[in-house]
Amino acid sequence: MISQSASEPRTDSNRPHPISISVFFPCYNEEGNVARTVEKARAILDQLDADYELIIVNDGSSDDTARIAEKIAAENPAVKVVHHPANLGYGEALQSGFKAASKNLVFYTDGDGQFDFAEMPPLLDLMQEYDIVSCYRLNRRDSTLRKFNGWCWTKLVCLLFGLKIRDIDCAFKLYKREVFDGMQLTSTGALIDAEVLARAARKGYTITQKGVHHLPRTAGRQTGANLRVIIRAFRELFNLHKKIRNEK
Ligand SMILES: Nc1nc2c(ncn2[C@@H]2O[C@H](COP(=O)(O)OP(=O)(O)O)[C@@H](O)[C@H]2O)c(=O)[nH]1
Ligand SMILES: [Mg+2]
Repeated sequence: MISQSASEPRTDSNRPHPISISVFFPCYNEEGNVARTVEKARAILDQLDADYELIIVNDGSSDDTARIAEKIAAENPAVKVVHHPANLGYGEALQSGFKAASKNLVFYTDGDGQFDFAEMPPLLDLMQEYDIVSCYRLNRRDSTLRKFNGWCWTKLVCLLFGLKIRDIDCAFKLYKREVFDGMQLTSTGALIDAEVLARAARKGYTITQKGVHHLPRTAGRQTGANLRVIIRAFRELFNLHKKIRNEK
């Protein structure tokens, strides 16, 4: 590591960056969204003058996501790509993002652009007081049935794990990196958000919540409400509940 001596004059290029953040985007068949999503984040992080990395987690997409992601990374040294050889699921995508993240803070949001990255910087101040910011959707852009299912899911998960979270699956979360140190995650599907929060809360990390806006999907297909995804989430939920109860 290069350290700066006390007598060395401080210039823009050797001034330490106040914000050190890894931002990652799980992407499954997001060829129509990934470039726009990453570019928006990059522009905002540049403005913040942050020490940052952007990580695209390509979860075995069968469309052009991999090629587009590689092109973005080739053009931007701050962008990395992690590829899964096959579609492993949302939980695996998030786990890959957590593992790849090397900065002090870790933020993730979906690669489909359904959240506005401009709402990330106001979360940073909250990290002075808390270890985690878990956002909730102010105006969830989904069908009434999906919103009702999401509400029930949040209530069930909170009941089982003793959490007080308004919107467990909201893909707009900021963590101190240390939260993941030594954390063994097992969820491969949609339960991952709940697993991280449950394990973090058990370790005594503090969580605050903030409302953010939710935007309609403008390209690609939603797969988060597939029956396969839901069944997997319930199976993992009961297994995890048993497992966590038996852990010290
Ligand atoms: N559903 C799903 N999403 C994945 C997977 N891997 C990565 N993703 C990404 O996770 C995000 C959420 O997926 P989406 O279908 O939009 O779910 P929704 O926003 O909850 O309706 C998107 O950015 C997807 O590209 C996967 O295996 N299944
Ligand atoms: Mg989505």
